[in-house]
Amino acid sequence: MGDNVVYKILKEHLLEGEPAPGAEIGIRIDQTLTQDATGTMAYLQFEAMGIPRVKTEISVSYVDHNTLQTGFENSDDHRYLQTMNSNYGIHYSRAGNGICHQVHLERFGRPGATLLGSDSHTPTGGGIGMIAIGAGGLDVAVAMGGGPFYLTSPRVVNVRLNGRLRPWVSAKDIILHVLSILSTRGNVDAVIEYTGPGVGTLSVPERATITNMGAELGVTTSVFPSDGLTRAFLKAQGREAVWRELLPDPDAVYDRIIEIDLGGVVPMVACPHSPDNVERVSSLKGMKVDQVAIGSCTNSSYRDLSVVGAVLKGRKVHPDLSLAIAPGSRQVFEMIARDGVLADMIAAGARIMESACGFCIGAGQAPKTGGVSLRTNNRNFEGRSGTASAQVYLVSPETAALSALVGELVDPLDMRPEDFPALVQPDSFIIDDSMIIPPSDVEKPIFRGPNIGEPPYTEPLSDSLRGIVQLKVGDKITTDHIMPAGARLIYRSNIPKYSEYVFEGVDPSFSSRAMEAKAQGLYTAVLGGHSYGQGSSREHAAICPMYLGVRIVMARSFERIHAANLVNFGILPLVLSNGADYDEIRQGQEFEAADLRSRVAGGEGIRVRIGGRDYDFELPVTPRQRKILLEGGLLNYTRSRMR
Ligand code: MIC
Ligand code: SF4
Repeated sequence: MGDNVVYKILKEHLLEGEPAPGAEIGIRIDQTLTQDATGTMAYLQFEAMGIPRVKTEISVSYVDHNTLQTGFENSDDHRYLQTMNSNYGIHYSRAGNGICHQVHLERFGRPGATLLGSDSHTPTGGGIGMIAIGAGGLDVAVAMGGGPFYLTSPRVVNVRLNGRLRPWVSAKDIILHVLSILSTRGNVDAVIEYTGPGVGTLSVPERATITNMGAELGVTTSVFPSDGLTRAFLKAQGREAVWRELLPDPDAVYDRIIEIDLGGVVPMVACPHSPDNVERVSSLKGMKVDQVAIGSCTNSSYRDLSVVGAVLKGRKVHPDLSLAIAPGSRQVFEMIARDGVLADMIAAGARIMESACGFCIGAGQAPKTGGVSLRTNNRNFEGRSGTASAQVYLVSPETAALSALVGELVDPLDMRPEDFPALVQPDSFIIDDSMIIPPSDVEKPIFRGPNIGEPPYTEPLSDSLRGIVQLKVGDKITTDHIMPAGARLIYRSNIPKYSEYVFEGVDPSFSSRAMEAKAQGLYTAVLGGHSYGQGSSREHAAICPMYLGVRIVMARSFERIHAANLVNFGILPLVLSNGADYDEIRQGQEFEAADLRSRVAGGEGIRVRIGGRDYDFELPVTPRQRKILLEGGLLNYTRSRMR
């Protein structure tokens, strides 16, 4: 029985365990990436581990999230990162150099390698044939120190692509189509592997759009084979030497096969407020649009912006609509500037943004009250744009650019096929790595501004916990709900301050209630529905609740990265054994849990007395994670192992 690409790479990196679906394995990590919003905490934790230099093949620290410098906080964080990175052997990609996933694909990704990143869209790297996984910052810090990364050996879902896309339909429509089949739920511990003749019609940046947004499915990662087109892309990046062919064996087996005829894919749109709320563009065409935003790590490659520029050329943006464009990297930015595409965008009336996350994370470009915004990024969670009442729709760059001219949603298939701009993959990209600063051998002082705190301290698990169920929420609670991004991100290095905003948009008094309880020696529990913690990898959605005294989160089901982050910070992720209990448990009830240490150590479930009744929960964690929970978190666990 042959291997698929996923298991070929996993087996080459296996350090612990048996690579069979469902079992925990530990793998060697070749490369890591962080971004500034998750990176400051990851590097503070790395410092706390006391390892003098990273042990990976390469570790890169990108500044792309908090680039709006409206106060000292972000600039201070950037300077901390730059000085810390230099001392510890980490490459530093400066603000303005681009979005981590786009730049990593261009300059560092290599077929067959493993990449661990403190950002949920790290799977973008799967477009170049690597196993690229998103995780919490602390997991990344451990990997930088040479420790294994532990994951559940995945089920592999094979998406077979046949045929080729029609003109005006693009990679974004493929992944939205996949989301309409698989949804954002129930895909934990799966990896998607794309194969089939249609793969040979998609360039690396197009593949990367698909693997990027695989994050919204909740899968561990997505991967494409490495073939001649991968080689051509690497050659154009001046990196042909790192290419290797990586194809599934002819008799490779998969856990599930989904066939997609690319010729039948039509333009798709994800409607408010979930990436899997997918419709055909044709069914909504004519909808009035107030804003179009093109960019993000999903759709801002040279290919994408070239199409956008060609659509805008010689035309004007509709007067009732605002068009923002953010190139994904400085390489893309310089390419479109030199070949005239940028001039066409400016002439059309587009507002050109920095090469950064920007609008995607709610840092600028918040739509008007109740405004309809068409965006090319990957998430449209309620409020993420910065305007609570905004209606955000996710579309391809083709749909976005055409709609920007008309002021309403346009179906690209209404265009004539022969008018689709002829696209040529460049033989060579502009290569200038001068904004990626290599580490130094000379140690210099690390800059620490007043907004930078210590990584928070966690205690070993107590045998009994008493407290209050301070919050009951429904399904699909995202980490954006738990720890708001946008304007609040500036506090990411300051846990006491950022903790004031936990669940801000859901229940503004949650944080103060939890702090009051904590002052009286009581802990806090939270009850959620399905897919609790989907979305971002931000470990602050675990750290800040932990700081507020949350020790138990009960839910119908959890998303992978968030569940791991809860464990890493000593919070018990408890799954309701009986779904009907969800309806009974009420906000405000008192809880009490006893014999916790022996139950956690003994591999058992957990019993919690809530409002005078006993409820049973599963603790779906591995034996290693049980040890981490007993020690009060991964930092304690790692330090005690190092001693
Ligand atoms: C996101 O797209 O939600 C983010 C912002 O990039 C997050 C990381 C973060 O919270 O900093 C992610 O995807 O993990
Ligand atoms: Fe940045 Fe948006 Fe990509 Fe997250 S999804 S890394 S915020 S561009």
